[in-house]
Amino acid sequence: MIIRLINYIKSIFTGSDKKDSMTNLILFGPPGSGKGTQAKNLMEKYNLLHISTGDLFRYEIGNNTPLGIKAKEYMNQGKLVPDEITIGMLENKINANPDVAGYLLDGFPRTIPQCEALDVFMKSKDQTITGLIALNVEDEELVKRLLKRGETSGRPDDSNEEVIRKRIAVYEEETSPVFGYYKEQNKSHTVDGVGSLEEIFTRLSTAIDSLL
Ligand code: B4P
Repeated sequence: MIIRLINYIKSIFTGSDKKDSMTNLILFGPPGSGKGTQAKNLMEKYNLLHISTGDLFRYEIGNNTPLGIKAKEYMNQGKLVPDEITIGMLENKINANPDVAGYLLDGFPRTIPQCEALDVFMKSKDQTITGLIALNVEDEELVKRLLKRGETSGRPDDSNEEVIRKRIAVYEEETSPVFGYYKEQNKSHTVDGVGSLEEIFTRLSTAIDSLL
């Protein structure tokens, strides 16, 4: 009782109570698994700031910034953008938006060094990752979805099957270990990513509710 009272008084001065209660989620899965699609509804339901590193890169590319010019080289080949560029960009976005209920990270972290950098960054802000939810979808379905999106999106990385398969291979080799990283902390969960958008949204919401 006394300890709780002391913590409460401390929180009034440090603001740490608000930070501890933030919900910071990682939406995870291979390219085309539905992360970006589902994130738009999840951010509204849980009142979170949606941060998609893919969208941030596409914004930089659209504005022809030095960061965008660099990122484009990698993205158009289906490769990951180097960690130092990606981590700095993510940190800038979080630092620019401190007054939110939490973050919905979509497409980040994608490598173990990104996980480690995120841990250090979260700690510096007195925050933690609440959980990671992975969307599970078979490779052939991913290829089909991305080629279909490529017909209208104008994204060069979606219109070439070879590049799409390269992205899936990069996911297997470099990104899938991220699931294990958070599993060791008992934070990783999997959801079936095949079905209607509504069905998948319900599955994701159930998984997120169990974390809160
Ligand atoms: P992203 O922008 O993250 O793109 P993505 O993996 O293709 O997923 P996205 O979220 O956009 O698509 P979704 O599955 O929702 O990354 C692009 C590139 O940026 C990477 O290859 C890399 O080069 C770079 N990058 C990004 N983050 C990085 C990082 N952290 N480190 C290094 N490099 C990084 O949707 C796909 C399609 O499926 C859509 O057309 C959608 O309509 C459809 N779909 C969704 N759900 C469906 C369902 N249930 N049924 C049928 N279709 C569905």
